[in-house]
Amino acid sequence: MSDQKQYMHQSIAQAVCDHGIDTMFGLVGDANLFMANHFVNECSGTMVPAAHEGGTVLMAQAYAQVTGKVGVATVTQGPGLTNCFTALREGVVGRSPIILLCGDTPATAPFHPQNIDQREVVKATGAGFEQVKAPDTSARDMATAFYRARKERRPIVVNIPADFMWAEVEHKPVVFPLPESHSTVTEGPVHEEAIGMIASAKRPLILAGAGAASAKDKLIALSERLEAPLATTLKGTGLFAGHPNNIGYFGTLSTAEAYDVIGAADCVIVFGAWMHFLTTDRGELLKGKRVIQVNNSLSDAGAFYQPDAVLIADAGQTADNILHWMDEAEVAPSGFSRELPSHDISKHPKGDPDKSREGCINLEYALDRLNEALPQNRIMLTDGGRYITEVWCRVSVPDPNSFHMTDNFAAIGQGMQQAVGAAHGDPSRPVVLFMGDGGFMMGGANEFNTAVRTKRDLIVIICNDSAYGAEHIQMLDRQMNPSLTEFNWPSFAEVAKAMGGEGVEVTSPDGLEVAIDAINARNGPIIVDLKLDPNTVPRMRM
Ligand SMILES: Cc1ncc(C[n+]2csc(CCOP(=O)(O)OP(=O)(O)O)c2C)c(N)n1
Repeated sequence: MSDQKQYMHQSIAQAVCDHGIDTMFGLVGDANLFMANHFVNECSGTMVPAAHEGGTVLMAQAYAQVTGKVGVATVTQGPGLTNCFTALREGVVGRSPIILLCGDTPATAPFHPQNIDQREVVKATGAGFEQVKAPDTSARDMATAFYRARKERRPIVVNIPADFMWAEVEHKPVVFPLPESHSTVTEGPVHEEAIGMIASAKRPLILAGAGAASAKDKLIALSERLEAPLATTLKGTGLFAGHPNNIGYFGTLSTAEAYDVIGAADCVIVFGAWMHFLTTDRGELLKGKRVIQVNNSLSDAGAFYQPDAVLIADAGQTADNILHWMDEAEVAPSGFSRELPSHDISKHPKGDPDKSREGCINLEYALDRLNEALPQNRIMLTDGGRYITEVWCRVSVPDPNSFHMTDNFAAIGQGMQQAVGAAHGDPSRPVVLFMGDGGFMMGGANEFNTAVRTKRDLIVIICNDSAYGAEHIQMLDRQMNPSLTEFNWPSFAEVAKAMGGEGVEVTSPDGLEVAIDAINARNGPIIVDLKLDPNTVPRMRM
């Protein structure tokens, strides 16, 4: 197809293929219909048709996370773009490389009812904006957008005026390769100071975030040499599962025993994490300790917490380097990990099935049981709401890359769309989504049907307390009437069936076993509706 006369909309579709992308998430309108059609019918591409424009961007976000590629979405002009506002912000905060191909009303039609200043809309979300300047620059503009999405790690909206769509162009593939960044180890006074702090520590502890996931084995080797307990952030979840030095989460999600171990540490070596205020329990957990942060990006250094030493360096190589200097200086192992209790202190106490009122299931018990029973090779996503910290503490994933938070912008109702995108990113693995009833009604029901239409392997667990639980508890705390936060929703199991999927309602431990059987026998997307008592759902661990 290269070097041929084409219409510009065809060249745009071709440019997506030129970047090695065969799937886009879209909702068509005047301004992107022919481009999308060309992508599907002439470029052998797949377009996943979302039910709402915001869904296209969120699906592309999860697709990018699961595949490591740039996620591509497309919407029409005006309201098509404004419907993406929250999703674009989610992509910005989640640092997702996404391209949003967005039509724009013709410059010659200022009174077009869908006309809006699209640049200003995009700017307010924090996403990048790339204008297609003329038909002849479109392939280059597309290449720039792809380059920026990867370099800036945020959504880039490609603004394509409708006036250009049917202009004839000569399509020449343009791809700008991203320069490789080489992993490094630091040297010099700060490095030496950091080594000195570690060598003199009596109780060192290693904390790893998602940015250190690929350095797992080297971090374990360092932990064994130093006899330092291992902990992770939320996004590093599961990295050290099963290792005897593992204490699980560092921060407000820690078990009580792990929290005490962290309290006793005198030096924390942090790899690939930016030390969120909840990871550090608002700084409390790091008070009086020496903190060394190893990060490959300056932008994450000292973001929430100012450490004693920052090394902008590769996690694995730095772990090796620290180990080398400990051997050189013949530093004795600290013995700290040998003080850990013999049982696994990363696990929270089990939920009690008897602790739920008639017609409801105990959330902690249900999550513990689902953790055992859900497919072990799952990709897991969580929406937002009061239930999520319990999910994070009780439901595990095979590795940190298998977990995706969908409320980086703290917006509920962004999970189903991302679950659909993840399921398109890796169709070989089951995708499990945990969400609240409020999140489901806000953005879940319509895109559940997209999972049905596109035949995904999706298991949705709705933690249904018939309330906006996060708000419900605030009303109760102030002895106020919570009725504004309570809802009499329809049966979600029936909604699932009406949408073409499967659905099971769970009101008791026996009912949970029936739901687990249904999960195991599933033949398409399934919703499990866990009926919860809003008055006994635990508070968030924050
Ligand atoms: C888009 C958006 N609207 C409103 C809120 C405020 N909010 C935070 S949690 C929540 C309740 C969510 O209810 P649900 O999904 O049922 O989860 P629960 O808190 O009950 O566990 C609301 C409305 C938000 N975070 N995002």
